[in-house]
Amino acid sequence: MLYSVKMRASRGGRRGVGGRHISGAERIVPEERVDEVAAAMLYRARTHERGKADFMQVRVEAVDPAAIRYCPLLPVYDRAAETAAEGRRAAREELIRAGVSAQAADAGIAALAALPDSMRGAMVLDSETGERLDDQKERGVRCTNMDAADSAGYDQLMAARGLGGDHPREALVLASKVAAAPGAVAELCWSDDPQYVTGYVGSPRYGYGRIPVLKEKGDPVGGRVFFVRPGTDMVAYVRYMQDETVLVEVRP
Ligand code: WAQ
Ligand code: MG
Repeated sequence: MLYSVKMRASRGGRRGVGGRHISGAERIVPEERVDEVAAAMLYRARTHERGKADFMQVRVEAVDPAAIRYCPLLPVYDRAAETAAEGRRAAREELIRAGVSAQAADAGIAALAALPDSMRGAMVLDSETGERLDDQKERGVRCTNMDAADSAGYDQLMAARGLGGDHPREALVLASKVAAAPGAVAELCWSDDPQYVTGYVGSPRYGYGRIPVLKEKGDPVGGRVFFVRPGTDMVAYVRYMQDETVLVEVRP
């Protein structure tokens, strides 16, 4: 039996409502790993560089085996960039190559750059017009209920490619689920962790394009934009993102 383990931590709210998001994480693991994974998440919540959490929640829930879906792990490639400005130019190119219009790519980059504080989820934009399609305001659409199908194998593969650590591990799994969504064209992401300036453009067409710098060091604002084909059914899209359990497989 597999269990979903989810953590979220915040500061300054009332019993977890409102307040500033500090950290979140999720895994899908066999029962015997639940305790260890939950403890590691609590430790991470308490020691996060975004600040000291005053609310931490861990939720553990059995996963219905019949409801599990699978998708392929995106291939990883690298773009070069030495400054945030260069990185954003590279991101624009990758978005356009993946099928996003120049107008929508610019709208997405500008929307992330203009955020006053980090959202919990992503903005969903029309890949042609750049118009925002979700009605989730400053919360955004969350992509949840995913993990690597073979956790140990995935960790080994990532370490072998020099991609150890939580950030790449989690981002690549998330980007793989996002790229497998109905209507997916591309994703743009940079972290809300002040010291973590690496981000990526993901797409079903080309995979996970890592960009070493997408923001200035010290900037605590990050975000995600999911670009979808015009006419994408948003109800089905949000249901896929939030409710479908997806395990990401390394396929030859
Ligand atoms: N669903 C949708 N949006 C999310 C989710 C989610 N599950 N989790 C985070 N976000 C949004 C939210 O607005 C965050 O502020 C923003 O994304 C950044 O999240 O080296 O660390 O977890 O290859 O800070 C990418 C590069 C690291 C990794 C991304 O994102 C690498 C990162 P963070
Ligand atoms: Mg973060």
